[in-house]
Amino acid sequence: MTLVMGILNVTPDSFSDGGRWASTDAAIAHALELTAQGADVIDVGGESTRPGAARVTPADEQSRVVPVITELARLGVVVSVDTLNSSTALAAAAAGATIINDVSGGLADPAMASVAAGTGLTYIAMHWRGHAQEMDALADYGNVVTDVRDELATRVAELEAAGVSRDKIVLDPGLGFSKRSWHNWQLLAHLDAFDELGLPVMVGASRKRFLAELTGADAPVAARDLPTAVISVLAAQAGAWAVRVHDVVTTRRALAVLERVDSARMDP
Ligand code: PMM
Repeated sequence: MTLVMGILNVTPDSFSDGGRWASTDAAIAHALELTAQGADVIDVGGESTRPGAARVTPADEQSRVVPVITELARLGVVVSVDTLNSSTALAAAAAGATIINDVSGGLADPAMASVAAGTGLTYIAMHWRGHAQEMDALADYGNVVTDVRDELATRVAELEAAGVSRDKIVLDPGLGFSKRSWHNWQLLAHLDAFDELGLPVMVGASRKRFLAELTGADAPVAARDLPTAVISVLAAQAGAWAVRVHDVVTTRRALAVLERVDSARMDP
C-alpha cells in the first residue's frame, strides 16, 4: 500500500505553507495533526526549495528542524528529513529521523552519499538539475521521461559506488524541479518507465504550480489539494511507494476509494 508522507515545512518562505509552521511548537502540533489524519511519515524540511527561494545555512536549517525531529521521534512518529545538506542529514539521523529525503539525489552536497551510507537510513534520491534560483532555466529535455530515468540511474550508480545499499534507495522524478508544466504531466503519464530501475518510487505533486492550470491561477493554493489527491490515486495505481502531500485528509480519502475498489476486485 502506498505510504502517505505529510509535509512539514519549518520555513518562513515555502510556497504554499511558508511561515505557518515556523515555530517549533506550531510545527510539532501540525505534524501530530497530520499523523492523526493518517500520515505514515512526516517529512520535515527547513529550507524552501520553491523556485527562486534563497538558500539558508545548514546551521539555520538545523536549528529549525532538529528540535522538531527530536520531539516527533520521541513520540514515535516516523520522520524523514528534507535536506540537501549532509550535515543536516547527520544531525537529523542523530535526532531520530529514519529517512533522508534529498531533493538533489546527492548532487548538491558531495558528502551526502557517505552520510546515507554511514547512517544506513532509507535515502530518497529525487531528480534534480540545480538550485532553486537556476532550476527553471535547466528544463530542457529530449524525452523528459527517459532523460529523467537515465539521470536517476546515474545517481543510483554513484550512490551505490559510495556505499549506499541499493535496498535503501527510493527514487522520485522530481515534479516541478527543472520541469515545465508539460514535463510533469508526461512523467505522471509514464511512471511505469521507472519500474525498469527496480526501485521504489515516490511522487510529490502537492500544490505545485502546474496544478494551477486546473484550478485557475487566482484560486487559493488549497484548491490544488483535490487535483493532488487524484494524482495520489494515479500514483498509487502505478505502484508508488509513497506520495508526499500537504493535505493528508483529502489524499487519505482518495486512496481509500482505491483500496475499496481493489478489495472489491479481490472478492469475487
Ligand atoms: N517537493 C518539494 C520538496 N521536497 N521531496 C521529494 N522527494 N519530492 C518532491 O516532489 C519534493 C520534495 C517542494 O514542495 P514544498 O515546497 O511544498 O515542500
